[in-house]
Amino acid sequence: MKRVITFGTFDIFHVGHINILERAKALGDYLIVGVSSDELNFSKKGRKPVYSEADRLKIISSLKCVDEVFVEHSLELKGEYIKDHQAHLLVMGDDWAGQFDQFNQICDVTYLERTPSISTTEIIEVVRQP
Ligand code: C2G
Repeated sequence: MKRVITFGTFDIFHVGHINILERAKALGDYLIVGVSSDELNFSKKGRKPVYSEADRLKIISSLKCVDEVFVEHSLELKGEYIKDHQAHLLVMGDDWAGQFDQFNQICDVTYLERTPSISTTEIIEVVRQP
């Protein structure tokens, strides 16, 4: 059984998120998702996610294509997460292209094309407009 792992904040869940999760699952048999903690998102993006960690975990774990979820507390622990979950393949969107190549030593690494024209940041901007 091929185990696939991916990571993300998945805040204000949208079609780009489901597209990458479905494509990641199609590359194997079992999909494990590391959902960034509120603290990790704050350190990456300088703002708290709109949806809480608990709500984001609930949304991701309810998806048909997702088999297992856990909280990603630190980018530095990625290698440990991959080993602990015995993943054969790491999948990320191509906004992270090249950044996780070092994990090639412990699993395959693939970057998938992002879905164009949608992002959490753009949704926040649109909703904010008067
Ligand atoms: N994504 C996508 N298309 C979009 C938007 C996002 O394919 N239009 C993908 C991203 O490339 C990423 C995943 O959806 O692989 C989750 O996106 P984010 O929640 O923005 O993830 P991020 O905060 O970048 O966290 O350890 C890595 C991080 O946890 C990734």
